[in-house]
Amino acid sequence: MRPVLGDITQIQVDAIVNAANSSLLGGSGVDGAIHRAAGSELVHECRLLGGCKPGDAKVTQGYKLPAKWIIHTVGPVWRGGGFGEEKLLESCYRRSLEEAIRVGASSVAFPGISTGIFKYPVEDASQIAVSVCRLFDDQFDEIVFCCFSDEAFNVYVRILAQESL
Ligand code: AR6
Repeated sequence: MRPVLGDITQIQVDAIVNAANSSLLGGSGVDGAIHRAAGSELVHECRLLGGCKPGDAKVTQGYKLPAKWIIHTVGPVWRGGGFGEEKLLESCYRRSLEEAIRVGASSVAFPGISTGIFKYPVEDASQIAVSVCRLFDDQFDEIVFCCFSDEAFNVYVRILAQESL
């Protein structure tokens, strides 16, 4: 497991994870960037999936992306922490990795699911990401945490350093 700083649409891995909404028909943030970079064929395949519940994940092809697959997951909207947000975010990471295994992906990159428009606190979300991914780490060649800010990158560096003590 390692953090990288940059745009998830450019990463050379088997599967990237999209922080989508339950329609799976696109949005802003990383979802918008992925749809723009993958091209319009992506939304056609997404229309056939019938949406996705928060905490679940569904796979499409990667189209114009370097990644072969896109795993679309729907994170929780942060509402203060008392509305099952933690369990839902854990489920996003777990279900995404289960889907990656199912399609045969051996390298996966995650964005900070729910930490943008959905306002999940970055520190807590990153702890959850690392703790779930640790359970699956031996089943992958590589799990990457793709960070879009220095702040998010530094949080992962610190959490992963603590983990390895
Ligand atoms: N590469 C990597 N990370 C990115 C990129 C990128 N190109 N662009 C943004 N991020 P968000 P959410 C980071 O808001 O909070 C959409 O409209 C961003 O800095 O994309 O799960 C969906 O359709 C943040 O750390 O996703 C939903 O409606 C992280 O990705 C809603 O937003 C997630 O931010 C989902 O909100």
